[in-house]
Amino acid sequence: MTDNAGQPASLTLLGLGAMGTALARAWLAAGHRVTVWNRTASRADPLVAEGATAAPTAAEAVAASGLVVVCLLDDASVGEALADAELTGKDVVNLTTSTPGEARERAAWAVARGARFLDGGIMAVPPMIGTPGAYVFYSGSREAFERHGAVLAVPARTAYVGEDAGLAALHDVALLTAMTGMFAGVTQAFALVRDADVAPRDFAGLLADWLRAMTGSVHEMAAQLEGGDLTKGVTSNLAMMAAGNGTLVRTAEEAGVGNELLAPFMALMERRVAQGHGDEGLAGLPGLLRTGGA
Ligand code: FVH
Repeated sequence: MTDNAGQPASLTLLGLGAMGTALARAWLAAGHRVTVWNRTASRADPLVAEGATAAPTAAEAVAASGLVVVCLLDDASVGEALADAELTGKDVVNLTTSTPGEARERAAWAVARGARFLDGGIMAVPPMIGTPGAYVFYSGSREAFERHGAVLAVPARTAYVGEDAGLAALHDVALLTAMTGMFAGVTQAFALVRDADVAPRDFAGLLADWLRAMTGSVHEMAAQLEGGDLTKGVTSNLAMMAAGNGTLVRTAEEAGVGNELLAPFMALMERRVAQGHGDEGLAGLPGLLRTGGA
């Protein structure tokens, strides 16, 4: 197999859901030889028409290539799909979303079967695959990453974050977690304006601009967490924000909107203020979330 940039490589892809199909198309379009397998075999048909080779079983698909990319629903489905496959000498790249712990266990499982293992966290939705905005965190075998870096970079930019196989999933899930919290706020905001004479599309523009303007504050938080002084350079302190929460809650009440999405976050701010740390910024809060945090 050759996998230098620009040269055709052979790879196997297990999983042809929305993401697996997008990945397969990107590799096929770049001229690579792709063997595919999917539990529901008919999902391979359009890709075969585009040049892929379909294998009847996952074990046969794995046997076809040295590089085996897996993109299935969850870690349990990875275990099921690879159960009968001979992994000795294979480079297994698992792009299935998993927890850091699952990724480490899957890495140990694959290595015990003679494979090199890379875990990947995809920071893209399927239509982004093949566009400059898409990237994937990788962690695990540095050797496998270096050997296949050019092929892996075809569908999305690559970011190798370390040999601990759990690190890609940690980065992936931490970013997804931030996104989830952001969408909680977005949901609440649309609920507030829903019955008012505010056009959702106009409001969406304002919302996107505001969220973009606020994202710079993560660097302020990072500087405080790294420096250890959680009050240094604070732009908006917790005492001020906690006092302002009352306005958010009363506005929701006036609009007939519940506050269940934001209440736990507001309670966390109030707890930190009650501890005498109202002069800190939001960087004062992550420590409270550790299990057993004061
Ligand atoms: N789609 C997205 O927006 C996100 C973006 C970020 C990364 N995720 C993760 O990518 C993994 C695959 O996601 P997907 O979008 O391809 O998911 P589906 O379209 O639902 O396809 C699921 C595939 O998994 C197969 N599968 C499910 N269970 C099993 C099993 N027990 N054994 C073997 N294969 C299984 C399923 O097969 P089938 O239903 O067609 O027979 C699909 O191929 C995922 O980790 C996302 O979190 C996507």
